[in-house]
Amino acid sequence: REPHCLDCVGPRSPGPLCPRGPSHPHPAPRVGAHSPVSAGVEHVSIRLDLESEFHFTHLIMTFKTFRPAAMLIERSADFGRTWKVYRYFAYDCASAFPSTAPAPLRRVDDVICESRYSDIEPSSEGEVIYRVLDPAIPIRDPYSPAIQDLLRVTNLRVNLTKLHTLGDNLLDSRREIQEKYYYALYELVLRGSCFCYGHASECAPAPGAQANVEGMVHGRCACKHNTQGLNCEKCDSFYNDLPWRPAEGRSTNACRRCNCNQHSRRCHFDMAVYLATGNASGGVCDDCQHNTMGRSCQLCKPFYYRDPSRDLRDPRACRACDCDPAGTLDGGICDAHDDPALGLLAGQCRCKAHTWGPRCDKCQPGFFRLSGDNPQGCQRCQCHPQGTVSDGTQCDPVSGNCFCKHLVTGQSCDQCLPEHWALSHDLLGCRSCDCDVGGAHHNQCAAETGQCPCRSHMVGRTCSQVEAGFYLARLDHYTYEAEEARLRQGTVVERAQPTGRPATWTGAGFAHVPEGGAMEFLVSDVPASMEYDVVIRYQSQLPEPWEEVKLWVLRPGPIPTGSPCGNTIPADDRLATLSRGSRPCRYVLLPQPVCLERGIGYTLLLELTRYTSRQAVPGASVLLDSLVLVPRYSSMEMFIAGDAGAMGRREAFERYRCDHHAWAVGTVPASEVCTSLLTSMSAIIHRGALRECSCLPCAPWAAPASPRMGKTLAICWPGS
Ligand SMILES: [Ca+2]
Repeated sequence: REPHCLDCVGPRSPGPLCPRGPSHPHPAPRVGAHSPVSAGVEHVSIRLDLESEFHFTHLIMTFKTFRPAAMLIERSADFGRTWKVYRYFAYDCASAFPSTAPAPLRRVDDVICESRYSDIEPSSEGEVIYRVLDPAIPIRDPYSPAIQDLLRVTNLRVNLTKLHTLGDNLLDSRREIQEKYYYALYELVLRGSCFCYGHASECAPAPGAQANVEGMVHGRCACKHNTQGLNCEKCDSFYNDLPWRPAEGRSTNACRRCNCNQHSRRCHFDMAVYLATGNASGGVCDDCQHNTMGRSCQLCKPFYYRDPSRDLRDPRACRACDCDPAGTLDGGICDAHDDPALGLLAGQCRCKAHTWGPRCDKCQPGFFRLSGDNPQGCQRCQCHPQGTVSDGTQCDPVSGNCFCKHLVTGQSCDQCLPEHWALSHDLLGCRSCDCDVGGAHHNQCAAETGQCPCRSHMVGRTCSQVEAGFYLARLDHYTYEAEEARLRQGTVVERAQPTGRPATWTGAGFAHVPEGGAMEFLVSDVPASMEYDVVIRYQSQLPEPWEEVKLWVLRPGPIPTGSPCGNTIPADDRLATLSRGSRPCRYVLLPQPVCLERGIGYTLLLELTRYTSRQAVPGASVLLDSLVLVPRYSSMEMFIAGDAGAMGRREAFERYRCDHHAWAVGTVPASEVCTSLLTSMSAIIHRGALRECSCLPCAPWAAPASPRMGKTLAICWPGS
């Protein structure tokens, strides 16, 4: 390129020493025939910046003036950053460059001071010649790094440091003295060649350089051997498998292409890899594509595996693992390739301890709830061995719910269903509480003991038994003696209890009431608000049944709407007996029940209006024994709740006519079924068992009908 002087400066007063007029391109620049100078300035530099690295061979300077009394030639091989001296020239080396060795040259790269080009003579056209490789020194290997390095230049600088002054002293400041001495050059010739490390046989202009100049040697090498750069100083991209090296003799040391298996177009050289491979290969591929990785893109990335059916260079050679991350080790990594020795199978998922399946997405039998947070993958089923249908090891793989026996519940099958107890190895798992429908408050029993919640003074697991000192009432417990009622007409007839046989009446005797008479029963102790059947016990004095008998329920006030008796209408409180047939009997059941409320006092008015209307019967009368209020079963939840149990109880109650015993005096329940039902009824009606009366032994006619049904009914009243 155009030679130019960047640094034409003297030590004190900078001045140009640049060629003017026709100038010549490097490397044979010619300084103008008459160059302007800064007269009297001793320290002057001529600097040449070259377009690239060159092999510099020699320099010839032809001076118009005296040659310099001292000068030196420097070079840079790194574009001006650092400089080294090639050679010193001085008329008197010992005084100009005292620390530098004088000629002759001993080794080719010695830096010496030479005196033969610094003489005063000739006064004009004197030359200074410098050869980098002195022909007097034999060179064994011109391609050795030391020689190559010696030749390499990017910049050249000639420092002129001392003028010949012919006896004048330059410190003399007179103008004529100063103008007498200066440097002037006819010509500066630089020879060399472009520098391509043996990887080019020709050079071309560097970018921006002037082309087609005769004699010009350009610096941009036409690189071969897969090299690039102005001086072929580096390998082509993607040719980094070997370290870049200069060609040596017949050895091209060409750069070698990287092998990236067609998964990358970029690579770099890595010396560590090169050494590790025994200097075989140092190329490392960059940005491997197609899910590959590795120095040669020869491996599949994590979470991909090598498809054995495809060539390594196939873009689809690496396939994504198909593993459930939650159930697979290491977040879903599969075996990257086949390796029988290591037991590897390309694409195979490696399941966590408790998962299975090709994708490791299932819990093993006996485990549940697949979760990525669980290092084992799934949790072990927690099933109660007694409550599950299998051996307790299995559960729902998603929810973890165990498979419970029929009467067992809970996720772990460790609880009995409501109204059941005693979890065990039984087929059904638990037993029914079977709490007594009356003796217990409800049918929920304790899970361990099966104990039902008993009403007051009821005992036993199912609450079907009565605490000692307590009893349950018979159905005719609420018996009101006629002889104790208020008689409007008639008299009391006492009758002693018979000996040797049971009495057919209760209490002290009867009320003898004539036709048209009436009596009032005061009732204030009904145990529960419900319907009661009314039974009138009597002894007939006449052959025919009475034609017209009426019972009136006289209430103290209106019935509250919310009461169980709230639906009663006035007509319900007027009851009339009808003939029960022609045969005289000891009792009559009124066709309608009455609804009575607990805690309310009633008057039940009984009118014996007419015996018969067909003929007059003088002195017609009846011996009334008592009036009985029988709790009506069809008024109780335990019979009408609608569930299977209630329907079964009702069916049994009606089938065995469990209430019939309450009608006549002294009869007992016909069956155990009735006994049990009546037990429950009494416990409900009385909210538990009743305390036995303290007046034992009672009257001999009141022998207990049943050990469980209380004693001394005739004279013991609730609360007495
Ligand atoms: Ca009586």
